[in-house]
Amino acid sequence: MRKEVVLITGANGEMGHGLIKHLGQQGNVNIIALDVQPLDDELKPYAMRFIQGDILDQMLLGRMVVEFEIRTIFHLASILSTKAEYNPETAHRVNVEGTLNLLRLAVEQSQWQGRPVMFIYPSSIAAYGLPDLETKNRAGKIRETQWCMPITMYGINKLYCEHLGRYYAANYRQLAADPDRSSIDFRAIRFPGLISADTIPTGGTSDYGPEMLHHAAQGEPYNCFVRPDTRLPFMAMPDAIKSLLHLMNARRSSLTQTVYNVTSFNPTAQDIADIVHSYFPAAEINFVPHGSRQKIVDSWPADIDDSAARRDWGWQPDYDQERAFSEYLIPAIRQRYAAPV
Ligand code: AKB
Repeated sequence: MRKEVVLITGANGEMGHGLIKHLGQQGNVNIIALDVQPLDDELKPYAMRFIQGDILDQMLLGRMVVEFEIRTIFHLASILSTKAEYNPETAHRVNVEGTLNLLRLAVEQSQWQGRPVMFIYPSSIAAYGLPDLETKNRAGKIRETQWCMPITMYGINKLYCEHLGRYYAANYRQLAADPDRSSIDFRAIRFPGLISADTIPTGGTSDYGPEMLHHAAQGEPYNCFVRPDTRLPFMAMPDAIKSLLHLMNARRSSLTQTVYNVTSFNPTAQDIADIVHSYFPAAEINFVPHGSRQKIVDSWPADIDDSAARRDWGWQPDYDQERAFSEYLIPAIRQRYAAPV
């Protein structure tokens, strides 16, 4: 008998950390963690098996199909927006071809099992693209179907993979004599910028939020690469994990769309700096905008409409801006960087 497992790609990333800890602490889920880098020691107790490897390695994925009965896939691995712009073709390979490989794996598993494998895909506000700052400032809360004209390779990859997921779930090989009936159950969430107390993101463009905080907590000066008036939606990591699990547990019949926005608060960069200063009065934060990264953030919405998620699967964040800092980020970060006694 093959073991029923949950596969988590990008296990070592920001979201991977939160998700593996959360699911692992439940104790009743067999986690297969996949990452190109060795798994962090603190995650090892929670994973039934860690596989160090690449989502572009089809042989590796093929061996996993043979060995495990994969019931759910959280496909978290990706190259984020800033890093992707330094090598767009590599980003395309990892973000699109890697996702395609996993969708194929999910279909194959669904066929073997005679039931749909669930595929949870974290997309991003990078899937949006507003043409200029004036439009961004006037747009208000953006729904899933609006302004889907991303300007980054990462955003384009995310938007396209949402469509690929929809295709694999509903129309895969639709002209075949015997089209696959065991399709997959694909569900996607468009995340805002995420702020975690445990990990510092790498390669993203919303990173100025978490970076400001982590630098201040370590007593390091920080040059913020966007203007003070730059506004983006953000969310605390525990809410991001909660939304993934809520969407996973939602009844299929209650879902009216494939892709859902979720959000919590939407501060300006100056707001984040003010909050950070209120907890770390000695923090040295300078605004040194970087033209191209600023342009990317200016193309992302100032706020998003998550009413579909609220209506269809009861989404509600636990942490608004005040609670996110006072009850989660600040205590956890103080503890993380506390000098050893
Ligand atoms: C990035 O900045 O690339 C990510 C994202 C908004 O998806 N954090």
